Amino acid sequence: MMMSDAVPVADVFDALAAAAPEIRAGFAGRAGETDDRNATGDRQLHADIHADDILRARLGGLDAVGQYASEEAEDVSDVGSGPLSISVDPLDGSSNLSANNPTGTIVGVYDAPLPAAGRDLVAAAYVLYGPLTTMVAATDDGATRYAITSDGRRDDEPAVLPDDPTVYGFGGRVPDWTAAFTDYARRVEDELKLRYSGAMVADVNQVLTYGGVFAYPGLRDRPTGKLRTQFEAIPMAYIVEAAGGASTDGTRSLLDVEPDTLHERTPIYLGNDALIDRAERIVS
Ligand code: P6P
Repeated sequence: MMMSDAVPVADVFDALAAAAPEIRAGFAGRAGETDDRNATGDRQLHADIHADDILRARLGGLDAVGQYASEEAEDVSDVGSGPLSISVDPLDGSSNLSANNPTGTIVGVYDAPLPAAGRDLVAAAYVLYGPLTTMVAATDDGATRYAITSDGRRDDEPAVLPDDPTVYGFGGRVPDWTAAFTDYARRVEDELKLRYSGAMVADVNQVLTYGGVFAYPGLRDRPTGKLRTQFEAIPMAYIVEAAGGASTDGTRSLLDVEPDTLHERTPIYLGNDALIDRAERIVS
């Protein structure tokens, strides 16, 4: 279904920009664990729940939104009659809070019911809670980076992947990497500098800033890897491709993936197209 201009994606970006300072203000005192686990078995932090509550109210409450799904909740919520479906990783890398390292929010905007395919995305955005709070928002027309302050979005500039790669970040433990991924990693390590924080939003943002590749591959004992298709891989692939980069699950663009279930996982590679092409040649 083609996206009609009448449906205000900008309202989703504005609502996310307004939510970000409130989410960030709630970090203090919420780095601790609750007694609960999310649908993929991760222990939930108080900050995860706080962020999800804010986003469910602000994004799920938009007239244009019909469905809201969160990494922190088992099922999709019907929240209205609008044409858009929203996927949210409310606080990606929230375990970084205890080390005062960056964390982020990932939002996918689809014009189809969830679980939805990469090609159903009409927009996507991430918020990075670093020294500054920044947002990168993408539509089919490209990606834009904003500084986020208490009075909204400002200082917008195009987010364009540099042509020359500089950094890499690879997830998982080295002994758990497959032989093929280890071969790929060794070649990349000889060429680029390691930048890995343990929060996907921060690590992908470094790739978007400096050029390079981020990957969380399929592992020996977990062939689909760790990262979630609907909540992390597809929206971040949309943003990187909108910024001039490429993505793959090892064989195809992540935007060609059609998840069967809401919480399934996928291998993920994001970055400069030459590094993505090499991954598909070596790892697929
Ligand atoms: P590992 C955070 O828990 C996360 O979901 C992503 O943000 C991040 O890229 C990955 O997991 C880190 O996983 O196994 O390297 O700690």
